[in-house]
Amino acid sequence: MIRRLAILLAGALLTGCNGYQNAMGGDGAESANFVRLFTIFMTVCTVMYVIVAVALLASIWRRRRSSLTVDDRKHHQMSPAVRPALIAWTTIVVAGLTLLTVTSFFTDRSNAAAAGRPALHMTVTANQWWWDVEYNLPDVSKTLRTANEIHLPVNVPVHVTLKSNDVIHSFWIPNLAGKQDLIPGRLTDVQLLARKTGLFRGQCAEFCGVQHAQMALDVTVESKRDFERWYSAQLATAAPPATPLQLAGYRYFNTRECAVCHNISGTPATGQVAPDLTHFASRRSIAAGALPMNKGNLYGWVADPQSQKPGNKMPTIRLEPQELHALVAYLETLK
Ligand SMILES: [Cu+2]
Repeated sequence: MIRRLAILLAGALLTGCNGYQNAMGGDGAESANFVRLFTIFMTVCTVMYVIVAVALLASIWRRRRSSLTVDDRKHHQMSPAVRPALIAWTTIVVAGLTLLTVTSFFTDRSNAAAAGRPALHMTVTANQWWWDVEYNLPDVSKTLRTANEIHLPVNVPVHVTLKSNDVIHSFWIPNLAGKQDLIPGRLTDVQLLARKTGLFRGQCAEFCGVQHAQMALDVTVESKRDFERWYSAQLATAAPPATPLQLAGYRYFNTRECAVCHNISGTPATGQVAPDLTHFASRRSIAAGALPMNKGNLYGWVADPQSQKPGNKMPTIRLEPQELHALVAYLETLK
């Protein structure tokens, strides 16, 4: 039984703390502050708990050894050792609570200071069940729209304005910062300051419907130079189709249902209600983290999105095999 529990616990810890999505990772300024505060709270509370438990066990042990009767104990005088023990305990409690209050205050101040001067502004809009991401530069001609992924330059404070198009969601990248709700009709915001490069996973943290668990966000923290390279590549319009099969996919996409909802820059597809697909194939996953990006999943998703992620707003459209081949061939060019 104990062995089984140990295996279960080890499995849970390995899954929950594997670095990719880990609230104890401390990879962002705010997250590192939370980890420090959590460690202090755990230490103080553990010390208090141990002292109380030891005192309780000692008193039970003493009572068992006591030869006093109930009547005797009623008139029992306070032992000379009790008063210093009470004073010591009161001091420990006051010191512990003061330490927790002061560290909480300074953690809050430190998080507020980190939010001081953002160098990059973004807007993230939540939808059932995907993330619309927009980078807002002072030069509006360099506004960039993407979906279900965020790239961040390391050590650069980023201000993220949060919106929702339907229900309440919650924006949470555990490795970098705490949660923030996205509320329809209201603007909220969060500050991100990534301290380490790496790949992380964001997740909607507020139940928002049947596919809430499939509403993830791929987060790449990279050097400033890599970020700028990625940004300029993403600003480019989509590459034109190069083969007859890709051209057939391009034609299908732009003359049928797809272009009504999706945008692909540089093509007639200008839909705004579904993820922007201009550089779709450069992403790490499909359908907000529901499937890894690869040819097999792409076929499965385009052929029948409702069986892959039931309830999502992309309808299953009956495609002839040659149409499916052509669409996948074209989507794969959108690097
Ligand atoms: Cu959700």
